[in-house]
Amino acid sequence: MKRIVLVSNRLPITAEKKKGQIHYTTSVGGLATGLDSFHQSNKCLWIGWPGLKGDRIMAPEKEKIRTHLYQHNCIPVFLTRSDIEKFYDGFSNKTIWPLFHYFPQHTFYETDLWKSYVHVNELFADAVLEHARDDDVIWVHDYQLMLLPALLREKLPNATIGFFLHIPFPSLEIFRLLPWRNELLTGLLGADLIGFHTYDYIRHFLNSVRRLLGHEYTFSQISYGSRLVKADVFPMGIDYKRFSSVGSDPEVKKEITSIREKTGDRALIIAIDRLDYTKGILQRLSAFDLFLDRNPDMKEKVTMILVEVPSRTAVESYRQLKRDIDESIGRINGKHGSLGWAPVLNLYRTLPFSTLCALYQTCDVALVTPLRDGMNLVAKEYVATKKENSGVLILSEMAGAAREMGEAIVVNPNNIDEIAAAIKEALCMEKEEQVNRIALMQQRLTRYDVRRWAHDFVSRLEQTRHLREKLQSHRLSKKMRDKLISEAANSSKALLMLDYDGTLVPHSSKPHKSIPGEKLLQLLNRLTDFSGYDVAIVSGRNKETLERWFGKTNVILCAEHGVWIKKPSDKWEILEPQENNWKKELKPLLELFTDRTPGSVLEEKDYSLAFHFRNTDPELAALRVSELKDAILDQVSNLNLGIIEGNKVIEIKNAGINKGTVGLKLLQLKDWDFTLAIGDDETDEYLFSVLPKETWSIKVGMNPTRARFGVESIKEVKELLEILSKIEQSCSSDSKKLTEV
Ligand code: GDG
Repeated sequence: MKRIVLVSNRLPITAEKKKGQIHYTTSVGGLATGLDSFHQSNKCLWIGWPGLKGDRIMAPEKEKIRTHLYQHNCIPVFLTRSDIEKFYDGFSNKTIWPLFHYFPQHTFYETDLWKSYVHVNELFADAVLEHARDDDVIWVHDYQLMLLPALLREKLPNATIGFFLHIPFPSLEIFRLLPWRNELLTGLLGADLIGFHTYDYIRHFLNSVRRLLGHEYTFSQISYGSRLVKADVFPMGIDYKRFSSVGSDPEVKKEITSIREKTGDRALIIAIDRLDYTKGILQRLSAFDLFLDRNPDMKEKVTMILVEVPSRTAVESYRQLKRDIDESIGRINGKHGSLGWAPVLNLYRTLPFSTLCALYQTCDVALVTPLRDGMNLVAKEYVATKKENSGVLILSEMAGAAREMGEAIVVNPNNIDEIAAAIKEALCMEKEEQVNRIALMQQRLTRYDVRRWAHDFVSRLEQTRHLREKLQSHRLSKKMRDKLISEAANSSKALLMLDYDGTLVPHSSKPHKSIPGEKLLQLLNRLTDFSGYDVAIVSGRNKETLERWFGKTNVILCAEHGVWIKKPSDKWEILEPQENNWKKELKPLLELFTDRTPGSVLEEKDYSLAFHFRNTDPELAALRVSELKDAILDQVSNLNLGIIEGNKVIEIKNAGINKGTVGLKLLQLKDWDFTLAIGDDETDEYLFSVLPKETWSIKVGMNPTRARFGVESIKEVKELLEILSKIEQSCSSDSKKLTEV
């Protein structure tokens, strides 16, 4: 197995300076546990912030910390006070956190914070690059480091890079509010594998990639330059054994006794969160208030233990929330409480693990009602500790965990009525039903625990390396390119068949503006006149456009995917006699589709009708294409028509006419000793498929193809053609020589 380099904002070991001395505490968080087997095998390096504010730490101290952490396979990234303020409290927690949790009202859009986010991501990149090698498996964690995958990819093109997002990925309508949305997406796309807790988050992410960056995807796989980027679901689990075995821990037993002494035989509801506005704490309190209003008989019989773990106290919205929660608890306790009974017991602190587990064990109900939550591990931990298997989980449908914990009472966290009713249902639920529900959830949690989660991610990440290697093997290598050039140089009758849009110029949202520039025309002229190749432009464009753009060159023009052909200074010829009465029949239907589809255009050519949807909402376009195919299916077979799917266009034309038919015609023109075909979309596949095996054929874009080789971009095509255009045709015209023009 390859070495794993983990990168997260915080290291699993925290360094703290007290009275001039550095102290270390080890975190037993989920992530550290999940990765412990990699870590213990010494095959793992962990890079992150050790929790110290760098300004106060002198260079020799930093060295000491570095040495200490290195013994635990950890590498520190030191942050300054200003980094923490602007990157951590700032862009991470005042911009990404609220926005990704659907709180645009708490979101700050400040350039200063963004710059700091970029700077700290670069600091992390430097630290990783100092230690990582090209053959490492690098796993980056969470929203603080979303730019890191691309920063690393730039310097380590062959590294295997994974990213896991622990928080939700919001819907496009929310995500697009962010001024730096494209930068974040591009940052993530540096990874080979991007993991999310739920499929909803993947859908949102892919949708954003498609709409904002224009990259298509199939089966959660994005074709991105020369690479494929995969998005997949990995619902994070917990350290199941650790929680399920706490019952026998004497410390926990002691805590349970102490809780029971204080609460008697009252029913107990546990609610525990980091104090955060995403957690729905105020709504939960209102629901408990309503429950007590509606069920006066429950007074003095039930207590809610509300644990708030202090968090991000430097951020004002968190401080305000604390004040609001205190006020709400005061009101409820004042309204319903009595001497000796407070309906809400409030603890504002971090609890020791044993107390946390004792509470999970003792409480009859867990009320986990975040307004948004990537996963929520508290829900899973509560279920795992239930030894006698009784207990009821009330869980928000907005938590990722709800996807796997259908046996909980699932509620809408904004629906106070529903939560109040759920509390009643939970307190009245038969023991047998409680046991059944908990047992089913436990079975699932045991299977996919945090270690399995981590191993699953890493092994899927390693699989992407094989996929990349496969793609690379199809790439036109330097060696093969040299061979192609040498064969071209030694040829006397060479044919180049070039597609136009997507091969010589980029696809454009305004196709009529994709006019060939002076440089491209000069290149084509050199290829034909200086180097003596026969060059054919094989395009779906109509003959008028090709004539206008290339009429003055010595290029062979093939229009409408091979309906028409024109040799230099000759007339247009039709390849085969064509029927086009069918257009009258189908045109009204296509016009209706175009009218109902904003952004689409109907193009009428001599022998075809093309429905273009480059500027249409991609989902609507997909729907329309399938409707259109259904609507014309009968006519297509009756009239002997065919449907050709191109890049954001479908074209209806006479069956049997495609770039393959014109390709065969071109091949028969002379006794060629060198042929090369280059194209980028589905319509070019017809051409690739009729070419003899030894013919050079190149696909632009690294998608599956019938072409022998792939190149990444139009730029590479141009570079190749430039070289070919420097090979001078000799006077005898039966060989060429490479010269500088
Ligand atoms: C992010 C996402 C996602 C809490 N209070 C105490 C305490 N805890 C422990 C719990 C649990 C953890 O903290 C909280 O985990 P969550 O999942 O609820 O939330 P975040 O930390 O915000 O984590 C979240 C998670 O990443 C994993 O991907 O689930 O959605 O926001 O493990 O046990 N532990 C102790 N005392 C406490 O008072 N000892």
